[in-house]
Amino acid sequence: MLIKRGGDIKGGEITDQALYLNRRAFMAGAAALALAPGMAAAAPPAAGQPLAATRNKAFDIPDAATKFQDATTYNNFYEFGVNKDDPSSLGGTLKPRPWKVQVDGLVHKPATFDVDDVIRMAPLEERVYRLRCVEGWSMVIPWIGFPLSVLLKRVDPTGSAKYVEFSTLVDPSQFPGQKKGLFSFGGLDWPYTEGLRLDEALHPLTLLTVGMYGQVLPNQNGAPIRVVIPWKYGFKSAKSIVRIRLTAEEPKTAWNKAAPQEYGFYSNVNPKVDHPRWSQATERRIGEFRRRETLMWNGYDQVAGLYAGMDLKKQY
Ligand SMILES: Nc1nc2c(c(=O)[nH]1)N[C@H]1C(S)=C(S)[C@@H](COP(=O)(O)O)O[C@H]1N2
Ligand SMILES: [Mo]
Repeated sequence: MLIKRGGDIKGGEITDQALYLNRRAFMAGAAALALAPGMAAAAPPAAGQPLAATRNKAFDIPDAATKFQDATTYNNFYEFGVNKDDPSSLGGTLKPRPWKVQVDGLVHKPATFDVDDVIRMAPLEERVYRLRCVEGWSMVIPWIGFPLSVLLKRVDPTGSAKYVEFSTLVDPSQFPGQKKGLFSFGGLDWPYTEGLRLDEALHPLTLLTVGMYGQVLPNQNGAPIRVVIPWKYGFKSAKSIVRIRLTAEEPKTAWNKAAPQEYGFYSNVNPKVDHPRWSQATERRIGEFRRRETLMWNGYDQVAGLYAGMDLKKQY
């Protein structure tokens, strides 16, 4: 089947990125041909377009980057389904342009931005971050974006703003996993929401992300705009964001609502606090077989001060 991409590529014959991208372009073309006349104009820019950014070496790590092919075919994005290859094989229904991001709540200057205006707010940086999934695997990804603090300062949070809530788009016509009854996994409420304390959101590591591997963000990785918070388990890094809301109270999060005893608000990577159903002491880097020790804060010690005085077993 033409559209089912993830499965056949995982076979391993196609390892060259250029070949992979050509194939994607071919398939995007084939999909456009299938549209009714007139609809093609509304088609989003093809994923895989180059996106220029300056490498910020201050965040370089000794770890080798995960293969692009792995980072784009082994994904968690429940809006597309529960399987790791659902986001890459079904991701074509998401239309990442035009796209608006509403930024509101406890701010002096609430605004709704076009995503292309957000992208122009600050110079784009490339930062290589580790991403540790709560499931026990990890990747190393060269993201493209700029600190979320740039956007938050633009809307000027009021003195009572203490938290930031992120919400993903709700549209079952673009996200098959949001269609009722299609998947047996009924645990998550849409929209997918996540949250940070304001000081976490303003931390220079917190990246508003629009690309990866020198390209526009692929749909399966959260196009057109997501956050990446590298010292927290991957699920905190919400994808395909349409709303950022500043609040006084700790926002509810999708995973916390689904399983409060398993997924707390903080969800800092911590090898000493096990998930109730498995250890978090080690992880498998995608593309490797051995297990590595998981590092406190995923290796980002510079955030330790944010949690001084907190009991990290209770506030997991
Ligand atoms: N909207 C939304 N964002 C999401 C998810 C999701 O299911 N929906 N999954 C999270 C999880 S569990 C992980 S590990 C990361 C994976 O990001 P990646 O696929 O770009 O590596 O996205 C996070 N963001
Ligand atoms: Mo995850």
